[in-house]
Amino acid sequence: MNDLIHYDIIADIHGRFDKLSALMESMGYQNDGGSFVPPAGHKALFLGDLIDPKPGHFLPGGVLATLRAVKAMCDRGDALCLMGNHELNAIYFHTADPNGRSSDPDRNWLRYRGSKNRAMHQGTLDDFENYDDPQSEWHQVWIPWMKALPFFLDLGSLRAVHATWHPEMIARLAGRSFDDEDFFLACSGKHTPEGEALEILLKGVEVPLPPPHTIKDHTGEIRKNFRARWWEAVSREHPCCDLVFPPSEQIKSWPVAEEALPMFQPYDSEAPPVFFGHYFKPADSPLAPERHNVACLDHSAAKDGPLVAYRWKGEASIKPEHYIINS
Ligand SMILES: [Mn+2]
Repeated sequence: MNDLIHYDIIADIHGRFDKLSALMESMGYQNDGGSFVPPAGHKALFLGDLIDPKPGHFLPGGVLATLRAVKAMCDRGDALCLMGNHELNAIYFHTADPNGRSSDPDRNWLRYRGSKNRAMHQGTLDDFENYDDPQSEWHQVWIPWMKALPFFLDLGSLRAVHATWHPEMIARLAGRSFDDEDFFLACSGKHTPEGEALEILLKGVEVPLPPPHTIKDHTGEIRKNFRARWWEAVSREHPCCDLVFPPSEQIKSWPVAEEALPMFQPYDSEAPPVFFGHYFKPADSPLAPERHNVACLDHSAAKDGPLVAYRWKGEASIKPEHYIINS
């Protein structure tokens, strides 16, 4: 096992290049003037959502610096990077709908450019002048690079995905890529089999609340469903409050809807460790996995939390002492 690569796994950066630089330094990476060279035997593994700072947490230039660093590392073979839901959204936001005929120009893109979607993406747009110019760096370099990012990664003894490890949906997407224009267009629809699969992997399992209950999410949006602990084996006896992730006082001991039960993908305790980001765990969450082989590494670096890395050295059980934070 001496030649095993150690993976330093890093979740949602959201343009916080300041936190990324500090984290890489604390892990012994050398700053080569824009990107980071790992210590011998190490590679970085980024779990997606490099872009789109949270409103109020902008770092001007941070998205561009983060993209440049991660791409340079991937190009050298020093890193792997997965697609996050923000990269997915951005790709469609910047692709004209071939069937777009609306009198509202904001609707003639594969992702609607309404005020809510634009606000979510504004911190990225701010870093790129002329982002609608087909000759711009944004279109020439970054859209093609993001389109080529993998949707999930199975290294045999290590697994990674942006939000949810879902074997059936992974099988549906295996071997597919956005090079295939038909597949790319199919994925832009939420109600196609391909779009549904990508949505689950990159945005997570969303369980309907029993009517008439609603909750307010971390962006202030009213929602009729909640993000769930998809890795749990769930029965009708489980109340919603035990299944919400991260934990939320808003979710009470309501019964979980029957139709939601198949959404859960109980993660086998014998399976290799799986790492994901996406869920905005509270900033003060303990540096520990959800289960011995299931870990969400998103500790809200996009807001007030630390950027967290997990230094994986081949272990089948995730060890709290292998967590590292930016300092
Ligand atoms: Mn995400």
